[in-house]
Amino acid sequence: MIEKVLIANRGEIALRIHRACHEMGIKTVAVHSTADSEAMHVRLADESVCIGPPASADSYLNIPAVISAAEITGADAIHPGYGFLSENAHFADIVAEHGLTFIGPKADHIRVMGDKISAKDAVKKLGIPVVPGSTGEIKTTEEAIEICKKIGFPVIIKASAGGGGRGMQIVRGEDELAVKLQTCRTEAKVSFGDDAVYIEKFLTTPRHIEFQIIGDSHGNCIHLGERDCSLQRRHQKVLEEAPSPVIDEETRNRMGGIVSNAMADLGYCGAGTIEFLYENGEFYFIEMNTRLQVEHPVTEMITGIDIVREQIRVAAGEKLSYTQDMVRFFGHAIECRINAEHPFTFMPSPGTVTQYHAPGGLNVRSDSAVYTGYKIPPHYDSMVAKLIVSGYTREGCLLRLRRSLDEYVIEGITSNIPLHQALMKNEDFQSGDYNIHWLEKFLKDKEDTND
Ligand code: MV4
Repeated sequence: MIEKVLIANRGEIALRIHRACHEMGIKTVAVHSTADSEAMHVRLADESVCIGPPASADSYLNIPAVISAAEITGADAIHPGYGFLSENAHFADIVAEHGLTFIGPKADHIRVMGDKISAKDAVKKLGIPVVPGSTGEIKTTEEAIEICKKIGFPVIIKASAGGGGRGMQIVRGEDELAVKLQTCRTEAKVSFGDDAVYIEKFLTTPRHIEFQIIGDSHGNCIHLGERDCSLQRRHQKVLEEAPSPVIDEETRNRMGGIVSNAMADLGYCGAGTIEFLYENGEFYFIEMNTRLQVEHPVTEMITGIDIVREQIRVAAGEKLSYTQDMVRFFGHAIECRINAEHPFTFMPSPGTVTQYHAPGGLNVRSDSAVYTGYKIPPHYDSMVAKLIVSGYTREGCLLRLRRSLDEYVIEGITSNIPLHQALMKNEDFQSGDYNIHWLEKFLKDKEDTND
């Protein structure tokens, strides 16, 4: 039985977890840095503990401080949210060693998926299609040449300890291979302390499509369909939607079946996301995230399933509340990430929010920890709210989203709401005709035409 959860996070996700806990009759403990004393997640929680100075490394990433806060308050579980300690296998081990429940998968599963070479190897064995490329680490130019002869150029060299777009080199011909292999290995060693790299065929115009899964400790695993996360800039997602405009029901059921069966075979317990590149009707696994994701609400909106509640249930050893045949997909949902930054230069804009009013109405959800008078600290991520809207159809969802963006009041700081409003007016976006490079081209064209 979980009676008190320590939430090792801040901002909107800390509120999201608090809400799930309170609906389940579970008490919450907030932890915070000195920069977050006035934060909403601290006000809302049943108890709070200051765990250090503003820098994340000294507070939200400070494992001894987080564990001490759990011990002092008598929490019996820790939810890490996303970012910070959420995919730190060492932390998951330490939580367990202190007799606490980690609300997330087993440390060994976090470890396997954290290393991209071992993740690819593991999921391939479980029957998930992967991008053609090397099996295991590539050390020498000779090994690299041999792989490239098989798969053809262009290829991409990736750091095994990387992920999320860090530590990659695109190679367009054999003449560049030796140098880029060396560069990638050196950068991987410097950035991640691990020089292991691997090679894949470079897909030129894919979409980023990810499947949400959740498993329990009784051998069950279900999928909640896909999300299309192709609209991103510099590997930062800007807008996500579910379902993907290009995936039909038959494909969803087939791929969802493959991923949920694979994760059941692995004995995966907790929420997880399997990321794919999708090009010319084919799926290619790239990475798995072993945490709750920022964009989980679009899946909640089309399934009606509370993903955080299920995370807590399965961490406590209970069965999933749903079997696969109880999962129904209804309508369409889109999430806009609202950031405190200039909409087109992306310059951060921390400061005091002098007026805040979130939109409302049917099928409009705003997840945010901002309130009128709140001072956005400069030490953390610039995302300050998520606007999630659903509709019976994608078209209906877009009309509602446009209205909700117009209704949003955030004064005192600069937000990227005008970027979302510009997107809403675009024909390619309206028709769902975009890939992972589309947004950067849209921004560049906008800059070139100066409008
Ligand atoms: C790729 C790729 C093309 N081909 N792998 C970037 C983030 C990391 N998760 C994997 N990434 C990519 N891997 C192969 N074999 C293109 C990307 C990529 C990308 C992927 C998803 C979303 C946005 C992206 C933007 C640029 C490159």
